[in-house]
Amino acid sequence: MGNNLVEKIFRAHLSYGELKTGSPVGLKVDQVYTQDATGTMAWLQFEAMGLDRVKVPLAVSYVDHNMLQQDYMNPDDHLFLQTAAAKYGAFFSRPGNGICHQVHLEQFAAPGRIALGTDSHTPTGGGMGMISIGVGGLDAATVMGGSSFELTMPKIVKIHLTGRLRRPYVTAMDVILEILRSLTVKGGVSRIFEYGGPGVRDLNVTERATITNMGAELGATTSIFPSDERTKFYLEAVGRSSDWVELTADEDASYAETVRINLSKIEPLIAQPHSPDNVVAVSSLAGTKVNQVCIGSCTNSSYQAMKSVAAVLKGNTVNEGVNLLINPGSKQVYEMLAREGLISDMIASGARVLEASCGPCIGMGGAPGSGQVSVRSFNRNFKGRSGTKDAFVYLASPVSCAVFAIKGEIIDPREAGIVMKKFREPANYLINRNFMLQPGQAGSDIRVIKGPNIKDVPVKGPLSDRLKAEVLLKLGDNVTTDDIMPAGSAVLPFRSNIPAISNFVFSNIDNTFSRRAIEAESRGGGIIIGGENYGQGSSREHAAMAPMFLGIQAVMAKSFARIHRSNLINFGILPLQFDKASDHEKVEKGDCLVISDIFKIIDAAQAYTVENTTKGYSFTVSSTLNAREREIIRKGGLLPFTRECSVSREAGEN
Ligand code: MIC
Ligand code: SF4
Repeated sequence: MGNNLVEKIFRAHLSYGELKTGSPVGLKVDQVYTQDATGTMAWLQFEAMGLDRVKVPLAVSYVDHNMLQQDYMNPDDHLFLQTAAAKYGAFFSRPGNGICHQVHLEQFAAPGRIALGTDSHTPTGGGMGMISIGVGGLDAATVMGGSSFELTMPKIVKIHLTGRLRRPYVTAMDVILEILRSLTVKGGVSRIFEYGGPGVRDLNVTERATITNMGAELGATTSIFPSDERTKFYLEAVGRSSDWVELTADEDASYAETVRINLSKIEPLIAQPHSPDNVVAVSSLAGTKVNQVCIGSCTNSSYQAMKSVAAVLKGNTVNEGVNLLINPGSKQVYEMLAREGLISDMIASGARVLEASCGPCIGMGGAPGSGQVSVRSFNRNFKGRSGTKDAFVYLASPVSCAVFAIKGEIIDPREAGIVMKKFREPANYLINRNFMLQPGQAGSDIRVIKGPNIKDVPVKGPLSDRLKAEVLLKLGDNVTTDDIMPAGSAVLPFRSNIPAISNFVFSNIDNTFSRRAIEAESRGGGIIIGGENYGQGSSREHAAMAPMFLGIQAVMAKSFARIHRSNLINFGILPLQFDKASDHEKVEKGDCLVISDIFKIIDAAQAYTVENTTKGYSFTVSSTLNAREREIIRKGGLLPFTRECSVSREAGEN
């Protein structure tokens, strides 16, 4: 039997394990990239490993999230990242150079490679035929230190595309919204989506990247397209034709499941508050007044997205009731638009054109007013993420967004009387790499500069045999890492300072949480109770590290999102699953839970009896830790585990 695309790439990178769904596989990684909001921790952790230089073929440190520079904290982080990149051998993408995923697609992504990024939208690179996976900072740091990347082999699901997309106002964003509508935010858990079928030909690389980018919202490990003539065309246009290789699945490849999408049947879609899978046809919301429109983000900030928006805005005026904010995805895209006069069209319409960064997508400015409606071409509309708790955030394609901005309301863009021009993919993109700094020379004397807000990485002690902890919070399904550790301009500056950021854990849900957690520490610590898909969304390991700092011993949930589960393990917090959903209903905030004989159980069936000593009953939970994860948990996290491994390696060598 033939191989699918994922199997081909995995096989070429396999350092151990078998490509069998559910078993651990170790992969050699070609590229690792970080962004600033997760990168300061990743680079501090790399530094704590005591290595001189990264041991992967390519490492890049981007600055794109945390750029408001309200005080010294952000610029200090930038300088730390710049000096650390120079010293340890990574490229450094300066603030202003653009959003990591868009810049990486333009400058480094290559078919057949494996990349890790400390951001959940790393799968953007799947549009290039690259396996691109989002991970926590500590996982990235250990891989940069020379380890293989271990992952539980996901199911490979084929998304078979037929039909054509070439109709006005139907875009790649509508394709991924359609998939979210049918599969939901849990539909991709433990899966990799591999796109195939005749419809693939109809999509260019940046359109494919929009689709794989937002595959993160499905909970998928990653998504990937084949590398074909369209890929070759794009790589030639960005001046990297030598990076092209053809890569497709074998005719007789097999898949665990197949999902069929007919591109010809897709219509303009929109996700309603407060989840990216709450998708309906734009036409069904016609007449809804709009107060703010934001266009950009790593999902929709390519040259094509921006050029189409400029074409819609040209000669029109933004409605008097609307604020329109636009962030181009990269400096190259920005410069190209400027040189072609397209930025002028945006400005003339009344758009506020911001810098090439994440910006409003992560609440770094551009918050809507209270109770307002904001429509964004972004990927997440979780409650409060915009910076305004009671705002109503919708997600739609960039061109739909531009039409709403002009009309002041949601309207089927096909009926707005604005003719959308056909987009012709450029054969030559503007190339200006002057904001991508080269790594410093190995062995040169570079000092890593750390400002006063950059604190050491906290480390937990080893696992205890008995856990006695208080339930500090009980939550339902689909809790996001934005719920656990909010972002936004008040919080992001503390990403390099765990003691300070820990004050914000769950602050949008229960602002007494961190105080109660600290109080509970002297009594054994705290437990968090979650429902299905706990920790979906961002890769921020602060959502595990800060709770660990506050003495959280375990999270009990019905199921976990992949990256967050790894982050919990990496910081020594036990991820435990309820065996019976009804036990989730019974347990309450304030209950004291006790688990004994953990050492014995963790190495055996991993079935734990939990005594609820407050209510006087017991129930069972389980963990699914593989051998490596068990060792990590025992040591108190990945950092102590890695240190110990390198000490024993050195001792063995002597
Ligand atoms: C996000 O979109 O939520 C972020 C901000 O890019 C995160 C990373 C972070 O929290 O720093 C992500 O998606 O992983
Ligand atoms: Fe940045 Fe938003 Fe993309 Fe996250 S989702 S990387 S915040 S643009």
